[in-house]
Amino acid sequence: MSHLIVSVEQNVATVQINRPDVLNALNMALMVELVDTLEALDRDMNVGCIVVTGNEKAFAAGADINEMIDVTAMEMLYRDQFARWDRMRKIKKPMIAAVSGFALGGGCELAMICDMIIASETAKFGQPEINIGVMPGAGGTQRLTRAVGKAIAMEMVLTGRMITADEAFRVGLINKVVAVEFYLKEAIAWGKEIASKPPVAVRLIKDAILKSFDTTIEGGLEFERKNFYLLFASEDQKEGMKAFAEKKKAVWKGK
Ligand code: CO8
Repeated sequence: MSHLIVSVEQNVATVQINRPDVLNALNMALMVELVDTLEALDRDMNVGCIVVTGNEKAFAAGADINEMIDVTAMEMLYRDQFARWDRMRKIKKPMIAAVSGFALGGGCELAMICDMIIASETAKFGQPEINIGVMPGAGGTQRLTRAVGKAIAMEMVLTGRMITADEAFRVGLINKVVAVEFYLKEAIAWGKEIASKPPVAVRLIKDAILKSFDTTIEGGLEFERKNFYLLFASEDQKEGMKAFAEKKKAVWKGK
């Protein structure tokens, strides 16, 4: 049974998580489908940007707790579910999370593995794993800390307290807060804007920004420079600069 609703409109793919009865809890079947779908969209030349969303009430209320209650550490080890998260981290196209309602635990981690987050004013972000005797396992201690800094990350992960969309915006976790009727439209509009840009530059920019999370400033600057040089091998660089000089609109080829 499919747990996702996928659509593509003007080069923007929208992947909607669809387990409303359990507030979009992320069970393993859903995660398998989600990662396979994201990889397929990443390969699809008609897609320039991917929006990941849930419904108004919940983006995702975390990993499915029912699948973890009786699991042993060894079963968890061999389940190796985080290998799928590593694959998600390698998606080359920009991903935007459109969040309304709960983004908790694995749901907050899913939003954070996306490259940008647009939230409705009803969104709530949190890492409540401590309340069920565990801790974040899909990047919550790492990506949250990098996004909001040590003090706020400690507060959220140690207390399990949720923060509102406005607080999330204030601490730099998300890009924008809009009224609930607009969060998905806004995310798709951002997606369309990005999908209208030269695809090779989009890809190499995401690549370089993500590199900054796991390298030194020197290594990162070298990486950036190589990507910059590489863009001069693209037809789109010639097209973009020529179009600017001739005061025309550039037509991108993605080459
Ligand atoms: N897993 C399974 N079922 C869930 C989950 C969940 N995470 N969250 C909600 N549900 C179910 C409820 O059991 C309930 O089902 P039923 O109607 O059959 O009783 C239904 O969704 C509706 O939920 P509530 O009645 O509880 O709704 P409320 O509005 O009263 O409360 C809350 C909403 C506050 C979001 C509450 O449901 C809650 O606290 N949920 C659990 C949140 C949580 O602890 N999340 C973290 C889970 S652990 C985790 O994410 C670890 C991540 C590690 C890796 C990720 C891999 C994917």
